[in-house]
Amino acid sequence: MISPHTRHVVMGMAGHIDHGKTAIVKALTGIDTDRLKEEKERGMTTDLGFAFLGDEVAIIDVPGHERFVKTMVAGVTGVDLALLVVAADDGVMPQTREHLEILRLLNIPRGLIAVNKIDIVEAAWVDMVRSDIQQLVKGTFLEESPIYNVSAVTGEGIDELRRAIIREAGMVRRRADKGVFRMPIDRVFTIKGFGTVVAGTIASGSIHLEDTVELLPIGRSLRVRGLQVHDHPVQESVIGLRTAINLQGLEREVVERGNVLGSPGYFRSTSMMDAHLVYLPTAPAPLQHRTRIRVHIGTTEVVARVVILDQEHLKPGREGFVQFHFEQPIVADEGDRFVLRSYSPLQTLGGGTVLDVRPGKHRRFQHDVLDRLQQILKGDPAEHVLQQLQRNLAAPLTAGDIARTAGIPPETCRHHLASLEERSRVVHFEGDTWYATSNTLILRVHVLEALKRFHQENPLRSGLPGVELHSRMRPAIDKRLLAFVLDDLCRDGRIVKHGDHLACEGHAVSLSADQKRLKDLILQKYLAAPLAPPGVKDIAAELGKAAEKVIAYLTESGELIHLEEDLLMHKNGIAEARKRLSVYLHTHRKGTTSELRQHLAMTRKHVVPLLEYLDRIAFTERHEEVRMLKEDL
Ligand SMILES: Nc1nc2c(ncn2[C@@H]2O[C@H](COP(=O)(O)OP(=O)(O)OP(=O)(O)O)[C@@H](O)[C@H]2O)c(=O)[nH]1
Ligand SMILES: [Mg+2]
Repeated sequence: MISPHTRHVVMGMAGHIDHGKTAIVKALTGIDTDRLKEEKERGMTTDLGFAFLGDEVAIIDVPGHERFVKTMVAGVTGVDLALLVVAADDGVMPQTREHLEILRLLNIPRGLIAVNKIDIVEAAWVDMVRSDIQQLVKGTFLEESPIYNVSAVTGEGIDELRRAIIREAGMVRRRADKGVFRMPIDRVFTIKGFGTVVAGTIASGSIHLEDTVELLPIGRSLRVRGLQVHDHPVQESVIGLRTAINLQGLEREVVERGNVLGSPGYFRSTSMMDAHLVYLPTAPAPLQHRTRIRVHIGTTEVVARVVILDQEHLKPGREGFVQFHFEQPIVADEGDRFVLRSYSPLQTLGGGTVLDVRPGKHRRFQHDVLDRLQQILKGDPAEHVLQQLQRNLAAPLTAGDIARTAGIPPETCRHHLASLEERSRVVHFEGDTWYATSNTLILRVHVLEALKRFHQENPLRSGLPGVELHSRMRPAIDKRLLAFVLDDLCRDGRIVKHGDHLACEGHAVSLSADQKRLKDLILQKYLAAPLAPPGVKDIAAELGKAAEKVIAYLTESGELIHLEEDLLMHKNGIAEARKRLSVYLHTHRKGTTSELRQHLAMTRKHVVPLLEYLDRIAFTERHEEVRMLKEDL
């Protein structure tokens, strides 16, 4: 049974061309991931392949050919686990090394190793290859990983490898979740009758049917019409799950691998970023300032110039702070890992961690810039506190809660909160609760979306009462936050307030021709005898269901006034009644219901609700059996 609470792990394949990655995936799962015609003809993987091992493990098969390292990087970005395959006859080869480097640079936490094709070599040869592999992985995340001898052709060792993968998957730790939805897209396809589907592994947050998401870098809002995890339809999917998303109205041509889906308004494309770069000892020459290189990040690859901020140039084996100037905009987040490859010839040179995705243009050798980058790299404790807040979109947190989740003493936490507040990075609410300023930006978008949706569904209504907006918010949010964000939006003029009603700027009610005709008919009925209005139900019975919406519109716009259930009166009728009552009560000072009824020449059925309405709006006031004008009191 698939649910967001089942443990799911994504495993990426790695290894030199023809070493049997695809054959092993097939032996493990029964699924042939080489589905393209070209792949079948050439006996070589050229694109990513996807298979599932039970409900728990999704496997991403990657190409081993050196020309497709770009695709390999897109495939293994964000996986929990890697399986490095080495063919027993070939042994360690160039892409065995390069793929291992890439897994390290991307900080893949765990992995297993398989020596494949043991059916075609002597046992002693297998042992030699195993010891080469041990040498290769020394000092890497695979150092402690057991090496499994298998043959994808005879099936030898495959059951044991499968058990080991499931065991290893059980040990994968849950990822830290930033809480905001983001998914780098690694696959796009169309399904007849449904339209475009995009797939990937959710990097953070969660997604729900009917959510609105933003496609980046183009920045288009789209509605989630369908969701699948491991080929099963679901209502919701969360971080770490391979997820296929059907997006309403998205044309196949506008989306491609490397694009990102995110919570609206949170991620922005950028053409610059600051990073910490590890330059591999195996790089052929020092990295020169302003070299054109390729940066692989998420599922995309983009050409950039590298500005080396803290050294003249980077020697192989050194680390440094750099700023990338991209030739096309990319979408990334702080803490993301990336791989650096040479422009030509294609070779993996290094990689590292994204530190800032919205930097200004830096000059080189600036102490303040380098200090700040150092702080971010070290994990500035105030930034750490801020991160706890950024994970909580729904409500402000108390300082005590933040201290607990950040794992620091409450005094230290308060100190950081104060410094963050000074820099406007957090908002302080009553009751010692705090909220990340960046999250208010996300909420602004959510609030606007909710209101826009309301306008779409209710084109005849001029706005939505605040309480109703609160109950429409999904995910649900704290009332204080909504009030805070609404204030902000009203100040900016993005939302307009009419009394208790809220509307998007520029929203105007527009009636269709039919509705206009109905409106005229309805008003005629109310104006024919302003003091003897018809019942709402009678009008609906005569003019049809569509009349109800028009009546609701006329009530909201103030033309008709609600007296009680089923009884409305035209504003002219009310004005007329007020005028007559004013004259009567000025002369007589007071009047009983029956006296006022006679003076107005209205029926009892109508006059009682009318007089009660006039009490409510403080035109009259009731004293036992009589009423007086409020202004005379
Ligand atoms: N004898 C033998 N042949 C194998 C074994 N595993 C794979 N092969 C063969 O090796 C060749 C390459 O296997 P693939 O699974 O396509 O290799 P790959 O690593 O996926 O190759 P790329 O995707 O192109 O990098 C195929 O002809 C397989 O039949 C094995 O265990 N024993
Ligand atoms: Mg293959």
